[in-house]
Amino acid sequence: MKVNAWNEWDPLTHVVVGRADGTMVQAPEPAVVRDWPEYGFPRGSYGPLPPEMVAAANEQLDNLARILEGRGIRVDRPETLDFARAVATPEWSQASMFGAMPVRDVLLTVGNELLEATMSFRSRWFEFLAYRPLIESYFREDPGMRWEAAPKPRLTRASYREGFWEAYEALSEAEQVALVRRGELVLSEAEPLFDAADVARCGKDLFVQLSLATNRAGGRWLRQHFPGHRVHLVTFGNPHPMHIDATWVPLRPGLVLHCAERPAEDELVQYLKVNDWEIVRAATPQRAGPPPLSACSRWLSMNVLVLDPGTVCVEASETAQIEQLGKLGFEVVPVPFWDVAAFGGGLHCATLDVHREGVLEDYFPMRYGRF
Ligand code: DAV
Repeated sequence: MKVNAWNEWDPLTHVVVGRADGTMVQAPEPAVVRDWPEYGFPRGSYGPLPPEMVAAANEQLDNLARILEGRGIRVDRPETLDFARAVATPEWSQASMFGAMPVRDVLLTVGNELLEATMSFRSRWFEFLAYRPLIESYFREDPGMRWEAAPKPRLTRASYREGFWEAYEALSEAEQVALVRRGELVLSEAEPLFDAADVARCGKDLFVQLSLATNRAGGRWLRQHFPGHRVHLVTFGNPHPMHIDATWVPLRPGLVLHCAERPAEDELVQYLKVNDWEIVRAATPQRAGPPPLSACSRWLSMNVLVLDPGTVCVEASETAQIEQLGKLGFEVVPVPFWDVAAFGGGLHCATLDVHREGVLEDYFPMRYGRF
């Protein structure tokens, strides 16, 4: 057993798959607004996702685990906590936690290092505890593993822009995107904050999206933490940026899948170009919108899990995405996964690569602009 993963595509041999049990529509907090009156959760209310949804999601998660095991990949599953519990630090209290489905949000593997992200929601402050039994066992089994945790954030009022959501919701989409480009969203710069799922790994290059969960200070912390890497802070034309993995998805050396509704910065596009990388616009999703009670978008269609540079798991009903990846030369493994969406995402969100074969490589030898 060894912790090792430098990118999103090398042959996967060991993975964590999340669990749906106990997932909450989290109690109100400064970081996020939940407002789903049509599904029983109007603004300000909170509570567990319905048991029949939990059962359906767990079935699909278990099925994913079986598919991966069938291909010889070791699969581990987290513990779950009583996420309905109120939690507190000396500086705040929060009426509920969230869940342990999207492993990708919380943990980042870079080489032999497993890094616990800061997170930026109070409801997710303690989420690392669901993964600690696994992380502790990896630490016992692998003498070479680097186990790291980013500074636990304070998440006081000072970590959030006062009155952000009311002001933001009153803006036009163009005005919202202007703030996204400037990195001036709900998080202040009082302390480093990031979710691990805002990082896309391409060997020596780590692309970090500034988002509703990741601030500049978080990006700067990552840059200083990984001095052997080029850590690029990037933005996309998405008014609700939350994790890079339904927007900018590296599939293999020289190929990234991009959500064209969320334009990349020109400098980033040029950086890929001068390094002979191809940017492919992801196929249009099958659905017009996200599923009920999901904070994600329909672009979960491109939230794929690469098993090796020639094989990729794709949500089974996303036929256009399946066809596109087939044409790009991949063997596609269709995996039914839409019932998981409400629990925090798609196939990439739900997984964490503990081990991929392969070593650190530089896939971007040429510089361009700030890159
Ligand atoms: O852009 O729809 C997907 C990723 C959530 N972990 C989106 C967010």
